[in-house]
Amino acid sequence: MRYGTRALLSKALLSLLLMAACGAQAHFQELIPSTDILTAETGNTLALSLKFTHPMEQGPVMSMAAPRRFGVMGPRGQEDLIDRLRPGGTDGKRTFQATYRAELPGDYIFFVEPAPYWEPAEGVMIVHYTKVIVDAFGAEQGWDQEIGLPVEIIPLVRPYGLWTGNLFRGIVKQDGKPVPFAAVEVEWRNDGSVTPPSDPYITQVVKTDANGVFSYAMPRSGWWGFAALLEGDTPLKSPDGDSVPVEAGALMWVQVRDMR
Ligand SMILES: [Cu+2]
Repeated sequence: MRYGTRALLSKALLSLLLMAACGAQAHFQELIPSTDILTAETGNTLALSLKFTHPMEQGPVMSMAAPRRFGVMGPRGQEDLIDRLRPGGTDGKRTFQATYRAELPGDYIFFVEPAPYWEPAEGVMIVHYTKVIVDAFGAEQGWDQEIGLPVEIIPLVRPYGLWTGNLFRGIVKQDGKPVPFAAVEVEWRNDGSVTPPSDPYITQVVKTDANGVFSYAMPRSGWWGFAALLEGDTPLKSPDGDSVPVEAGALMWVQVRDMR
């Protein structure tokens, strides 16, 4: 009995320490555009915001180093946008912003490969390959193209113009091949209007099926992030010089709106 209490206490202490490291729950790379649909009313200029954070808990924010790749696959093919990134953020927690002008109708798949992030609480380097898709001027073409990232979610549902309650489906790929039974973490980008009643409500967890396909019905309007967390092919060096595993995340963001 006494031993049980002590074990519980030290477990509680451990989780407190882990939280102190950078938040208890899932890390998510955010890549959020000012809109998912460009129209004559919105004009053709997009603002994109990149932040490494815990979306449901609204923080803490982890500082991003300069991303390795940032680009878009659009009607003109792939464009490198790395030079458009502008650092921002407060309290030494670096974030990035960019603007982009969509000149042709079509779908624009924005993607980022962040610099590896050292997470001492988990002993891993984290790299979240993240995508978001914006439709310009009603073309609705190109959203299901594959960028060819080492790990990637390919949507099986058109990823814009979604209503609250819609079922999102996607296929998780690593090195171009579907990943069966992979865990996919799901978080809502909290605007402060929801307090999760307990930890399991912060991050939803679904798994892919034997064909690498997952699905999730989104219960609230706003941005939803899907994160398939896989082990990278090649270990990386931690800041201490140790060879450590890589958490290779395939992330994708979609926005849903209430029907009214
Ligand atoms: Cu964190």
